[in-house]
Amino acid sequence: MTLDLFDTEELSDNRQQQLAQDAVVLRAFATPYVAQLLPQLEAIQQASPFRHLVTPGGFRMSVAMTCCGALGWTSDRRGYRYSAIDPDSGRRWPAMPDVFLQLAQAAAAQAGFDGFLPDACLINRYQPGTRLSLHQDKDEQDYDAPIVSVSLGIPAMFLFGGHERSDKAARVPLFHGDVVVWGGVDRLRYHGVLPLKEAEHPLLGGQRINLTFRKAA
Ligand code: MD3
Ligand code: FE
Repeated sequence: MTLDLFDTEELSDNRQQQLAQDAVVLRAFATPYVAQLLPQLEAIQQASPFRHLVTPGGFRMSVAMTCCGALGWTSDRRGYRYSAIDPDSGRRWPAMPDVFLQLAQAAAAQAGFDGFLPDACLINRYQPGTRLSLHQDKDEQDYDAPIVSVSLGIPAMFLFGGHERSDKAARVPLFHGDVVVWGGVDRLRYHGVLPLKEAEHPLLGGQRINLTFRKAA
């Protein structure tokens, strides 16, 4: 299968790019929320600092992660799972700030997913050279709920694949404030992020932060 964005991209609104039937990029959708998001992000990382998880296969992930919400995603030699407790702090993950939830719900609604109620927000930190190899998000109970992704900081090249790992992936640049919503028939597509290029963002410096909101339980 090949993906040709010229065939699928809707040009009616240059802030809203349809990647596929149930996957859309909302350009700069998060911009009005950023001033309120950043102090919350700071508080979350004080309570549950970024860490490099180890995959069940024993590889240290180059992306650093933390979480907020009732459930957080974690990984170790025993497997991948959602957990109410941060294994590093031994306490519950920080609560999901209201402004996070409001952004996620507004973006989901804009993409046609009303009533999205995420219980988990994964927070990924990318530094130059960091990548995320092609994968599917399959650890959630309910594939009917969409996933909402918020990009902050320096740009990244996102890989938007198909339903088989070998399907050719389209490259989609994501910038500070961009939101991607994907659900329905596109919920289980393979996706990833190419190694981050060096750059500097006025608010976040030389890094990219990605928030992904999920309904895990
Ligand atoms: C999936 N994060 O945390 S989210 C992850 O930018 C993860 O940090 C990436 O994959 C990141 O599991 C990507 C953005 C995204 C956008 C469109 C998709 C993921 C998608 C379309 C289909 C499937
Ligand atoms: Fe993912």
